[in-house]
Amino acid sequence: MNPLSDVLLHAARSRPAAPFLDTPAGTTWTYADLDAASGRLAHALQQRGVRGGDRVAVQTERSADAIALHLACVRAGAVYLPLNPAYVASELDELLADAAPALFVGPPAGTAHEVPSAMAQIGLAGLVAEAAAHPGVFADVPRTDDDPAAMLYTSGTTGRPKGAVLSHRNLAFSAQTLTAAWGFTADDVLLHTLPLFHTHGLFVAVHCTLVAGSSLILLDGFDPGGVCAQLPRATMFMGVPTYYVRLLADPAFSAEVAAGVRLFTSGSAPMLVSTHEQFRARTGQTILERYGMTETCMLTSNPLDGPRRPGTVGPPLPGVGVRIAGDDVGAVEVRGPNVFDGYWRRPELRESEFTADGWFVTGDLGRFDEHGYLEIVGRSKDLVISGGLNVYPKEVEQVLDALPGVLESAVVGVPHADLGEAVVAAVVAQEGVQLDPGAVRAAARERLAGFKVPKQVHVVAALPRNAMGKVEKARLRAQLEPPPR
Ligand code: MCA
Ligand code: AMP
Repeated sequence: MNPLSDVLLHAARSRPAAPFLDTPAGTTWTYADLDAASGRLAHALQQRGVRGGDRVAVQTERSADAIALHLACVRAGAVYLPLNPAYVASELDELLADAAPALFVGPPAGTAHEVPSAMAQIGLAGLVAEAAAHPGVFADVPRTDDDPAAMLYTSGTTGRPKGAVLSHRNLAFSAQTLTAAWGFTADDVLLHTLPLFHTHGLFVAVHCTLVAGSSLILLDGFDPGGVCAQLPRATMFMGVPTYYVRLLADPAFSAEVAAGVRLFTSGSAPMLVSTHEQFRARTGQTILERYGMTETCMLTSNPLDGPRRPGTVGPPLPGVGVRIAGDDVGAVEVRGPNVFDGYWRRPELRESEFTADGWFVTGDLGRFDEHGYLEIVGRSKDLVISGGLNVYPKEVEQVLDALPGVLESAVVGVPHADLGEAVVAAVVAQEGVQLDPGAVRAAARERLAGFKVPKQVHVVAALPRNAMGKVEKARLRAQLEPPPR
């Protein structure tokens, strides 16, 4: 038994000739192709010494092979660790040192990251070439429900990365629950433009497709023109709010283009009610908004049948526990077969991130409305979500504080029409130093992936502080917010 592989490859084995994936560039795979490609890659991983429980770090381009590699890791009993290709060398080094993978597959073609020379490394194309010598049939390495299947890093409020370890149970339960909740069938065609290295694009979009035996149109990434061109062939589309804002800004995105899609979903960041309304006015369709986290997979969802309420993320998914600590608005706490058990090599975080009775504290603040739908009203964690990507201010502040001439800094998120929130920094110069905001941004860019770099740097005389000396981020945010137009 290999619980996740059994769930993800069940449909493939019942309908091997069914289409799994195509790309505009002309790649087409059936489910039999996927089964065999993942089997060959699982052999190749074993030949490279990967054993049950080993981490395999993966930083690749988007492709059918990248999806097959994910399945190959699961089948070989390894822990799949996807990494954002946008990471700069220092970020990558830190994560690899923490994860201690048995193998690093990457970097993507066309990038020049060096990994520590002691680490076993091969590019995806090289691994696929090695895999060609192996049979497509592979006997999955047995695993239990509790064994880890994947690990995803989140930066954390201390600025120190932590690896959320997801078990076979977490991922299998989540994929099956969502597939049922959203009525995925073998006839569905999902237009896939989300990154493959996050929960949304991989564990929601790809896993639901696999469980149902649906098919994917895999684009190179999100761009409104590409989406408008391919959407008439699709029945499903998933995005972060920024995707919908950008689609609505494109006159080519019309009711006609969207007419064949039976379900548009949104998540990873709050969607403005006005975006919901504009989308409905343009297409006649209502986006289904849902809520989840890397540590928990999906938690709540507006219904497939029944009212979808803009400004809410719907009721808890079946089998998932969601409670509010407090009478009305309070901390959102969750538990269920989808909720992870802890962070990689950080047992001390069980104390701080779980309640005494075992519920995971999400760091979000919410309330249930009179219909039992959850509203996310804010966050207790210091986090900016920019274009659906999480940026932890602490991590950016640590980089800024270390720059020559910077005395101290504070980073906040301010409302942004396209990204939802934009990362903005206030820096205080050391005495006698003249700081140039452009130079500060450029220096930060060398140490941080582009999406974390402040879109604006303000040089200020002092940071607003309360009587205890703590930086008052709400006051700072109000000072830095662009004036209303
Ligand atoms: C790229 N850039 C960004 C972002 N993305 N800056 C701020 N916020 C961003 N999200 C910067 C790049 O570093 C670059 O700057 C410049 O913008 C152009 O880069 P490019 O890659 O061309 O940008 P883009 O194609 O316009 O990308 C924007 C995007 C993308 C399409 C919104 O960020 C995206 O796909 N976001 C979705 C992320 C996602 O899947 N989130 C789910 C995780 P420079 O040149 O300086 O480098 S959350 C999750 O999984 C939970 C569980 C959930 O609930 O779903
Ligand atoms: P991540 O750590 O990337 O998994 O991001 C998880 C966080 O994204 C959650 O804790 C929420 O703060 C946020 N999030 C995800 N979906 C939604 C949503 N639909 N509305 C509001 N916030 C969301």
